[in-house]
Amino acid sequence: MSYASQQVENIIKLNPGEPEFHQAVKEILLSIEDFLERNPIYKENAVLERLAEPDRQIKFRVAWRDDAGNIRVNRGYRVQFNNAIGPYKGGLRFHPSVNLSVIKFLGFEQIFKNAITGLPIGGGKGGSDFDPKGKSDNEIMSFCQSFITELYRYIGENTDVPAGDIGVGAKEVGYMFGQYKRLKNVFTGTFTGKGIDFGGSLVRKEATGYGLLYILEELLQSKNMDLYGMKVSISGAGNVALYAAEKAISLGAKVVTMSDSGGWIYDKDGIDLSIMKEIKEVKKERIKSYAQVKKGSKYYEGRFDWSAECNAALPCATQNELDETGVKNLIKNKVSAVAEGANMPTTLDAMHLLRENNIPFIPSKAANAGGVSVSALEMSQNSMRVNWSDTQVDSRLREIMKNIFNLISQTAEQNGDKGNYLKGANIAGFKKVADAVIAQGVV
Ligand code: NDP
Ligand code: 2IT
Repeated sequence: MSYASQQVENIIKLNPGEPEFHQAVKEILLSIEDFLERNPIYKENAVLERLAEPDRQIKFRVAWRDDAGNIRVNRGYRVQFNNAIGPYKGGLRFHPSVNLSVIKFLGFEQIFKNAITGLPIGGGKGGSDFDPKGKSDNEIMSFCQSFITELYRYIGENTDVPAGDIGVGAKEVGYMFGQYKRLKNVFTGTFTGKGIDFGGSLVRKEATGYGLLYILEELLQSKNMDLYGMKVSISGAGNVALYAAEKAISLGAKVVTMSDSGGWIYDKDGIDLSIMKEIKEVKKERIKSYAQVKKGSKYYEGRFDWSAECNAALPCATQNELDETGVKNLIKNKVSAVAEGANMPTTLDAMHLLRENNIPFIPSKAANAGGVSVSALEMSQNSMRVNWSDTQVDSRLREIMKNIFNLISQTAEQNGDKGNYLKGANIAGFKKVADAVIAQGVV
């Protein structure tokens, strides 16, 4: 049995009841199987055993009071996965579906994502099963303050730097940063995604979505295509989806779908982003309202099934939202590329189907790395106590996404599998971290 298969079995046995974590482990380990067989040094140094066991996992109670005076209790998590190449770095997710398995899949992926950005950041992730939906600002602040009153002792600008993810944007980061500063009495860049007036970086809000379009452009260019006039199908209507749509439209594409957990919109004339932003960012309504305002658009209740005709598909909502049925729909419509804005949105079976049908696929750890990359740029600006202009940050982001595309395509080719960007990203990320782990001795 190969080292990778052996370790997949072992890791599943050691971590029962964690399906999302198992899925991420399979996705990564099985795609680097041949590479590991050709390079026995990794087995000799028990690198997979060490990488799959987080440095530490912090799980804590978060008690807070709601507006009616009731005491509420949630679970908080921070998994500090690996800091071989830099401080733990990764977002916090607030969503009722959060559990240890979800945080571990995200943290494990984050190690390799952060490595391929070329920036000095390790991997970590955290969050809570707290649901910010329908909560007042006061309740969100109370929750964030309680969350940080426990977490503050484990994080720091050189230790672990959290940021946003699902359910956590600039508002929540602001409340958490405020409480951290109060408890530690230091003004340091311990969080990224902060407000622009207190250390946040320009273009961080847009970075994940913009970065996704920059890497998609690189992919299309390598195939002598471009986005101009293309139909793009996007899922989600949160931070990543909105700014992916914004960049797609500015590059001349037409965004034909967007979704939320209630349903999805098809707009044959192209989504009007000012209407969508007003609904999602300002009024915080359900996506259904869009069809009531925008003539010619249609709302479909329930899970988005990727059935709209499109040239490129960008899943930007959540894990496992693109399954085999979705891929079959995309194939029927002759899609030219799939790039993942969300983390692990494509199921393993759906990924195989894309590969069998030779559909270019850029996995999340490459495609959505623009967000964490600009977070790392925010850390640099905070350390130097400077603020870069939006043009400076945006051009660094563009360059980083181009470098990531070159790295993953070259690595795929060097490993005998041209065009397999999943393999390219996993080998490149793994090699960098694994070599650092070995160089730092048995720890
Ligand atoms: P937001 O909270 O801003 O938006 C999430 C969007 O996805 C919403 O439209 C939400 O709909 C939808 N969604 C969330 N969960 C589900 C679900 N279970 N089923 C259906 N729809 C769902 O989050 P982000 O845009 O920040 O994150 C989206 C994805 O991108 C996540 O996978 C995240 O890990 C990833 N990501 C985010 C980065 C960032 O910088 N923010 C960086 C890299 C990756 P609803 O409002 O109805 O819940
Ligand atoms: O999944 C991710 O890369 C993020 N949610 C962003 C992490 C960060 O530290 O900016």
